[in-house]
Formats: sequence, C-alpha cells, structure tokens
Amino acid sequence: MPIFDWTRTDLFHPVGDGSTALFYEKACIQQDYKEMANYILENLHGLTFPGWEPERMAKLDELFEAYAPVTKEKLWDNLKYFLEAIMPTCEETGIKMAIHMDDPPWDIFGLPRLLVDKASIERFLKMVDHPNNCLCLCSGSLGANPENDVADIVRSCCDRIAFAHIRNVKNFPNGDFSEASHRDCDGDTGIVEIMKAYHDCGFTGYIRPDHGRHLWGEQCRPGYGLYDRALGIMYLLGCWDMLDRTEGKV
Ligand SMILES: [Mn+2]
Repeated sequence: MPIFDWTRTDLFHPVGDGSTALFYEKACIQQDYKEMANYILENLHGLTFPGWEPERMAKLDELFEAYAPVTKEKLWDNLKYFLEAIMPTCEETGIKMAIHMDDPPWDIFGLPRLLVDKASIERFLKMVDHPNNCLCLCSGSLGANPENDVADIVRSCCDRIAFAHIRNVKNFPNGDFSEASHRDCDGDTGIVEIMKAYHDCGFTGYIRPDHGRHLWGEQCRPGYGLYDRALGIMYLLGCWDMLDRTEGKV
C-alpha cells in the first residue's frame, strides 16, 4: 500500500451493540490527505501503529511528490522487480513472502493500489509464479468491496495463501463500510463460507482474527482490542470444529 496503510475516517464508530469499531466514510476521502492522516495520528493516544509512523507522516508532501510519476503499471513493475530479486533468498532460507491486500481495495488520493480483487490477485501470483511468493489474504480488506466473493478467492488460490486474516465488514449502499464482529450475520463478508473454503482446501497456514471492536471500555490500539480479537478467535475455531464434525473428521 503506497504511503498509507489501512485507511479509515472514524476510529470509534458506534456499531449499534454498545461497542465501537473502525469506519470508512467514502465522502471524507477526497483531496485532503493531511486531514485524514492528522485525524488518525491524533487518535492513537501515543501508541504506535505500523504504517502510521509519525516521522514518515511528517513527510507526506515529499512522499506524494515521489509517487507522482508512479502509475499503476509502474507500481506493478516495481513490485515484480523487488519480488524476483528476493525469491532466491526466500527459497534458500525457507521464507514465504505474504503480501497484504490493499485496504480499502481501491485507489485513494490518486495513489495506485494493486491487490484489490480476484483478477489482480491472479495477476500477482502469475507475475512471480514462485511458491515462496504468497498472499496475506485479508477478508476484511477485500470485503470492503461487496463485489468481491472472498470465499471464491480463497478457493482459487489457497495453496498460495501463507497468512489468512479473517474478519467481517458491514457494507453500506453509498460505499461506506464499518468493521463488524466476526459473527457471520453481523456483516456482509461471509465468514462461515470463508471458513468452509479454507477447511475444504485443507488449509494449514496461519490464521488470525485480524481486527476487533472496542468492548467493555478497553483502552487499546484502535481496531486491535484484545477482547474482541479473543472472541473472534473462538468464533473462527468454533466454525472450524463444526466443519470437522459435520465432515466426520472428529
Ligand atoms: Mn488484514
């Protein structure tokens, strides 16, 4: 993700169940990237955030200038150059690279974003077709675009998923989205179908619940509360156990 990591406009949006969660209001992401960056930095309450380092954010104009000539195709070329250069070392040392999806999965502030849907994921995997060139498949990032069928994407490339981020998103008709609990019916991402896809494919890689709501007054990094991520893990394990049981595996 060039310059910005995941991008949200409200870090503490009421979900409706007494908790709050990360929220993206499409209309707020227009021209003023500094306004959004300042809002996020001011709400970290002294905590650090990977991708939101204050010293890097202080150079936003410089960064945007550096990216000005970088078209989407140029960014693809740069990514290919980088991955091809490191693959021999990855193979030698047994390291799998796992690229995270762009979040949200569309261009923001004129910056090109590459890993946004099934077609771009297929392009990425073919571009450097090496078993150590893998995905960090984030259901929440892809799920922000309701056109993405995440379970179908999992089935199509499961052997190249090194790290599964599994979380739920609620989509609104105007393009806004809110993060949601992991429970299938609380969002639109299709958590049960996604778990079934991983289970059917015999996935043995890493899974994490990724993000969580802010519950019970917990003071935490926005989006990374321990309580809800713990609930999320147990929900995902519950799905997995039930799939094992219904398929006669235990
Ligand atoms: Mn993620």
